[in-house]
Amino acid sequence: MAKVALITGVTGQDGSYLSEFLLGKGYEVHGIIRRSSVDYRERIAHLEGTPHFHLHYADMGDSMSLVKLVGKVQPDEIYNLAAQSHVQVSFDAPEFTADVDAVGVLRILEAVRTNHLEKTCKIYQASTSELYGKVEEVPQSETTPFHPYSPYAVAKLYGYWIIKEYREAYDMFCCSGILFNHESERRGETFVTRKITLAAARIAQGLQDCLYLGNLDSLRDWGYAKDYVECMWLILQHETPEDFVIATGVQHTVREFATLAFHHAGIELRWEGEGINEKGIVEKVQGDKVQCTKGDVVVAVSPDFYRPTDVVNLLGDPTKAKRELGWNPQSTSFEQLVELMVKHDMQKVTREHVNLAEFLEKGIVK
Ligand code: NAP
Ligand code: F7E
Repeated sequence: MAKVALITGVTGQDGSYLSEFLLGKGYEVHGIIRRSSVDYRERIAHLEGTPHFHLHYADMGDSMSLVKLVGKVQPDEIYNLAAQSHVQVSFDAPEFTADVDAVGVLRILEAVRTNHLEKTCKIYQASTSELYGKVEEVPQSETTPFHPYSPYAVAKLYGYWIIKEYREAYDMFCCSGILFNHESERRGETFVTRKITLAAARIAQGLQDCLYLGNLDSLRDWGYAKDYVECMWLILQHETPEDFVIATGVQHTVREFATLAFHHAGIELRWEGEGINEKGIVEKVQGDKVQCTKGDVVVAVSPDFYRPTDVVNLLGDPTKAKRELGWNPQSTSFEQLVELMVKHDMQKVTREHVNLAEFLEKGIVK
């Protein structure tokens, strides 16, 4: 019998990669989707209609829908990835973030208990390096104290502790993966890495003048999302239910990410000024197709992207995951990650540009 997995957040970056991964392992995969006025499911469109992939309407804010769905699907494993996952947005919508990211975890746990599946159904909780927040040590490991520093992180801290509580109180196999930032070609377009790779592509192709960013000094431990979903599965295959830090053990600033991304788009940057006055200026371009010239200001700082409190020094220690899960944190390097994201976005921007030109020519859009 094929194992049955239920994924919340299936339409997200991680949900889409995890679906592919589990289908590849022979699982029957069920995903939760929610109603929206536009059916925008780009990341999983290629899986829809395939025999072992099933979608169901439910919502993390709707206990009854979760209880009914867990009862219907009878999952062997639940991957709880659904969240309002944008840290800056959590300052604007803190109550919604708490409802989905904190109480939502409790709703999943209770849905499993209500259906009497607590002895058979394993649960993975998408926890985060944001728990370390205003960091108390560098690098951060499973034993580093938490100091959450945003409404998002505080909500996720509840998720972390309620998972631990149900593990101890009811002997449930439920675990948190404390994942550091992981990115990809499917990353949401308002997270800093994707915002940079898309802008670098548009600027190189003459479709955008300048990229506005916030804190350029912020340090992150960035990995590749495709590598990280394997760990979610490995955590649930481990003999005992435990929490794991998943990270590469290498950190870079936002400025370093931008420098490398522009390099792959054919633009060499130099940086001038400090703080709000810092600018990324074109020093050199590679090839005659790049649509900007030496001296153009292509990156500037805007206070709109500063956060009331910002997490500035994340570096994970993946020793436990390496030792106990046999996971390789370095299978995709930072350099490879930036290159693959820019390559993808250069093609995406070209395609969009060509389509628009064709539509204009045919009078489909004016
Ligand atoms: P993402 O791309 O933002 O995806 C979030 C998913 O949650 C989407 O499928 C979204 O559905 C769904 N969702 C949001 N609110 C919901 C609700 N009320 N009911 C049902 N579904 C809802 O996030 P991601 O990058 O894949 O991250 C996956 C999980 O890992 C999240 O919990 C995130 O907080 C956590 N995490 C991410 C990282 C990272 O670096 N990516 C690191 C650590 C932890 P819609 O498509 O309908 O919006
Ligand atoms: O910011 C700085 C910003 O929004 C990274 C989520 O997946 O990872 C993600 O959260 C850093 C921050 O990701 C801009 O201030 C500068 O210091 O890409 P981000 P995040 O906040 O680290 C964790 C692990 C999660 O769990 C979350 O779900 O970059 N930054 N300028 C900027 N950030 C954004 N978004 N936009 C800027 O213009």
